[in-house]
Amino acid sequence: MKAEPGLPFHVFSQSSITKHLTLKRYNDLKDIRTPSGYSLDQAIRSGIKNPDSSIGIYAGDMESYDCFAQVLLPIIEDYHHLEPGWSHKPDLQEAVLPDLDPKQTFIRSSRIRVARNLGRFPFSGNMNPDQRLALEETVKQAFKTLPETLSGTYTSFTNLNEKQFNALLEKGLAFRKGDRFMDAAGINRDYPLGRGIFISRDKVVRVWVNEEDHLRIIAQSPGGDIACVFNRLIQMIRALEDKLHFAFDRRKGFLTACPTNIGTAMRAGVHIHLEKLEKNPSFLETIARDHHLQIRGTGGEKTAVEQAVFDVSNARRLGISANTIVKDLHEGLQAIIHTERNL
Ligand code: CIR
Repeated sequence: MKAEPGLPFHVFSQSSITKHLTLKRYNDLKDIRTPSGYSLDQAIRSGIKNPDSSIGIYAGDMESYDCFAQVLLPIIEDYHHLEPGWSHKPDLQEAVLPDLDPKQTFIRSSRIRVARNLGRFPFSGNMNPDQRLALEETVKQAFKTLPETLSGTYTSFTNLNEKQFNALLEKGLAFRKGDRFMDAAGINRDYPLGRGIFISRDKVVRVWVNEEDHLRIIAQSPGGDIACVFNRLIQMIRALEDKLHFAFDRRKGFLTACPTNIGTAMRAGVHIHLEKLEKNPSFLETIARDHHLQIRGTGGEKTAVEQAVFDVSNARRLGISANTIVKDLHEGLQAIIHTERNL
């Protein structure tokens, strides 16, 4: 789609901002500032610098969703395929679901994460160094109050030398600077200042601090016992939400830097080895569509499939509860494993 003349971008782009940021909307919003001083021009920096963006816009604080609703709402409704009258579904209860692959023939690992931001801080692309450090300190204090079953260690990346950091990275326990999309949005600014990771003693629960969102709360375990992973995640979310005030809106759910994550802000997925389905991609695509799943490369978004290991996760995050997401994933994986066995 070609953007209208008068907009700050005139590129041939398929991004959501090219589609939904009309000249009228741009002119209506361009002089508005959120309480933390964030502007529409800042919000769309990433999409302008990266014309191959699929979305192209990031919120700079929780108020961005109201101040720039004229453009963000159509983007959200389009991306999340929302019907009129949509709203966040708050259900978050422990689940009971059988392990689909107890011998770990197909499912290598299960990982469920939620994004959370603290309402009183600007979002990641809009933070100064003092704010990043203050956020890290606030979260560190909350980690100290965790019950015994969730307790663990917080490691600030600035306290690590290169060798120590690389050792964490190899174990999948650290995160690097984000990609060029996040970079243009300001999310990588001052890295690694204020960034770090909390790891529970049993290593199942981790929390990334000051990545794309203030917090990424993650539960991860080898094998396919999705319910077990989900239940550990819920325990951690509940323990932290008692101490920290997460950015939340009754209709839009949990508010995140990227509008693709709002709502439950949850991504529940597995790494699954599918030798036969790799050669029959149309079967996999059909099952994924029927169960609202997303098939990605081994390394996640915008990566290739290596040695037939696929990343299968939920495609929907808003207008659907966390429990329904996990149920959809479970049913979809059952269908995938059944097809793989019988091909
Ligand atoms: C983009 O607009 O392409 C990047 N900011 C990433 C968008 C997030 N992910 C997605 O569409 N699944």
